Amino acid sequence: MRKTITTALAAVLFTALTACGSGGDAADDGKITMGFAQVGAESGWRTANTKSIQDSAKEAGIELKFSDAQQKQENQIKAIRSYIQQRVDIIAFSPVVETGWDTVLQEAKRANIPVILTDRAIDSDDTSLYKTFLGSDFIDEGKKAGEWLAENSDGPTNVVELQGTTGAAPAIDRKEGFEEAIKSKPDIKIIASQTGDFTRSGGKQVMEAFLKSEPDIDVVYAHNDDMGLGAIEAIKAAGKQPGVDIKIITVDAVKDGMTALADGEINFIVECNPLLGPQLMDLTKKVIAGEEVPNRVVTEETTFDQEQAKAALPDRKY
Ligand code: GZL
Ligand code: ZN
Repeated sequence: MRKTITTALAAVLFTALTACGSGGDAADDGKITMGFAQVGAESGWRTANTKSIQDSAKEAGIELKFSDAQQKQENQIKAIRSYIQQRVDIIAFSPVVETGWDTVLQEAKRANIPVILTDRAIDSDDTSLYKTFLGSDFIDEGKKAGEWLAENSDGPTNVVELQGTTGAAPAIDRKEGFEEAIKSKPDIKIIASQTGDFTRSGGKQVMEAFLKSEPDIDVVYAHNDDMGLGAIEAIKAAGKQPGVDIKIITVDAVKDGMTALADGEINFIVECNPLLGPQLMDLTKKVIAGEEVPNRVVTEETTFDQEQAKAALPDRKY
């Protein structure tokens, strides 16, 4: 009798281990199940990014579990925990801020579920917590914005900065890159800088405050189009002409931003490509197949002035 119980126990233990060994039972039926924890729906960029992920999962035959965290880290952590419970085969997410992920990512690692970072990075020394990071080089984006201003300004130039979400990689890095690039022109000064949380309403509110407190604003540097579009509303309400009285530089190049650029209300946009879906699904298949993947995949993107926006608008996919 004792003998049969021990063998049965061993069998149960063995299946439990192999099941978690495969990272999820879904993989056994050949279909890959991905849990994706999205930041939110805060901007045009995010909407395009979500669409790219959902369309590409369908295209790739990958079953997608998707959550929107309304830009709250605790909601993203909850979503990742639920994907671990559901024993998905892989987890992907765009971390709303850079820090505070080690605990939940260690839980995913213990459950043998691989993780892919998309769009935004985390700053953890433990690079074993994720297989790869697919996203833009935000410092480079900030540099491109600053370089354009350095080339297109002469004499004293007062800049107000609309920062992205506090603690988010794009906000930290776009600020760093811009400051790096304008060092060459000491006449360019950032006279005020505050977060607008990547939203239109945030950009508008902060710009209204800047217009009240700063008598001489020459340029707005907004970390995304949506805050730049909010600033345009505030500038118009103050009786000034955006793009002329106050120049505007933004990042993303979503349709609404490109339209304002073509209309002369924005002066320069640095593209940040949201269409990460296809590459994410390719990387997913490689990770599940146990193939090596690079630990960093940088997305291709460019910049637009007003003429280039007019030419590019007709066939923009987002
Ligand atoms: C950048 C992305 C940023 C966009 C914003 O890759 O994380 O978040 O620039 C979005 O529009 O809100
Ligand atoms: Zn001035």
